[in-house]
Amino acid sequence: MNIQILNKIREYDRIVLFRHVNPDLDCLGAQFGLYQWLTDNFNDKKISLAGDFDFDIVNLFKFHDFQKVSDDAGDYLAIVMDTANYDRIDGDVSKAKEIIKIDHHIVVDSFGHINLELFSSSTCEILANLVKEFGLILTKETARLFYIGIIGDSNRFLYDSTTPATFKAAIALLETGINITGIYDELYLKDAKDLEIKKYIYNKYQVKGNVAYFILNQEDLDALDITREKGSDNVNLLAGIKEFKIWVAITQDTLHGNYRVSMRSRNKDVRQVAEKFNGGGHRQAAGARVRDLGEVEQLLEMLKELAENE
Ligand SMILES: [Mn+2]
Repeated sequence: MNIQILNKIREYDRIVLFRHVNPDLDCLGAQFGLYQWLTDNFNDKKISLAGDFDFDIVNLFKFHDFQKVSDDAGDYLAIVMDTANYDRIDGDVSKAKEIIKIDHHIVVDSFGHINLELFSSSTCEILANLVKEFGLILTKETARLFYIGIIGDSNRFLYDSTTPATFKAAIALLETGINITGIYDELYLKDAKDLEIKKYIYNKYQVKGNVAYFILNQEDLDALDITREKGSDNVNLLAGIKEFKIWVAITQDTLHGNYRVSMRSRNKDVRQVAEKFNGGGHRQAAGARVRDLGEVEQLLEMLKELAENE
């Protein structure tokens, strides 16, 4: 299948790269990294990116020099990455002539003409191993972008989705000479305001059985002067505590009139609970959307039971 993918890339003059809505480090790393790789290797092709880039997380990549897909584009090859189901694609993929899907989630919807669906730490891991296998130009810049995706989704090789193939990908990327401490500084160095957020959350978190959680209502977000996404990003402040098998960030989304729930676990399949509340994700990291605090309570009860099961 891998050679089929390379042949399709060779066949098309126009290629548009897609990923999921609400972008994370993995899908952006995949999109930017593959863009860079295609540009380095096929400079006669028109490569562009689809989706909304108006997010803070985009700035972390320091990757600005790319073409966005134009509205009149059609008959192109679409490569859709890190997106388990068609509905979650950011942008209109309907004008693509063919679709290649490359993803590491549980397979729910094989919407591509070619579907490369592998259980992996990240989509960037799949892509790094793929381009390594192709043996074409792999620059430091492509490597840097894929590396960010891998460490984002594996939490720096911490989750149990990390396999020998993850390290194989990391080897290929490190061999280009990327500076990984520089990458970590860009991603993880905090400022004093983050310390205030930490203080607030550590004062406010609650416990239900083996589940720790915090709720940030709009007034909390206002008091801290942060976005809902930023509040939710702090979920791992409650990680790494023996008694807490599941930890959760609940943030009010006033724009959509609901609450967003971000859950993490050690060895508990939180995705099955997320799926009952308009969500999904991975075994140890999933997200959901609930209507109100009453539903938040129901969800927390389910997580509490899940945490108790052996
Ligand atoms: Mn991913």
